[in-house]
Amino acid sequence: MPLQNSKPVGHLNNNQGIPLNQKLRGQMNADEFKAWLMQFDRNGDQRISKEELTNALRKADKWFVPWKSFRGMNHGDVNGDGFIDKDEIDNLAAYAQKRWGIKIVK
Ligand SMILES: [Ca+2]
Ligand SMILES: [Ca+2]
Repeated sequence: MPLQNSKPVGHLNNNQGIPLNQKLRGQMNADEFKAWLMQFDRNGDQRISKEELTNALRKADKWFVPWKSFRGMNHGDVNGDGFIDKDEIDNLAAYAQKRWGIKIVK
């Protein structure tokens, strides 16, 4: 199977040591999902903006990224401030589990 794994993810702050592309499609627990997502918190404000979410999805899955990002933001951003904060990640996780083919395990 032709896997394209040669691209480094160097500039990402991957200090959790969680592989990006591999993990999103399989099983992960809620903490791993948060850790995965928070790697894309570029500006370090502990919230995920639409741009950061788009970037995360682009790393995981290049198809339909704008649409998925929009939908994910809609479902995750409950208070409508344009960011997914730490409390709202659970909402995004629930949505991701339904629509992005991830299994969030306890
Ligand atoms: Ca951020
Ligand atoms: Ca919010």
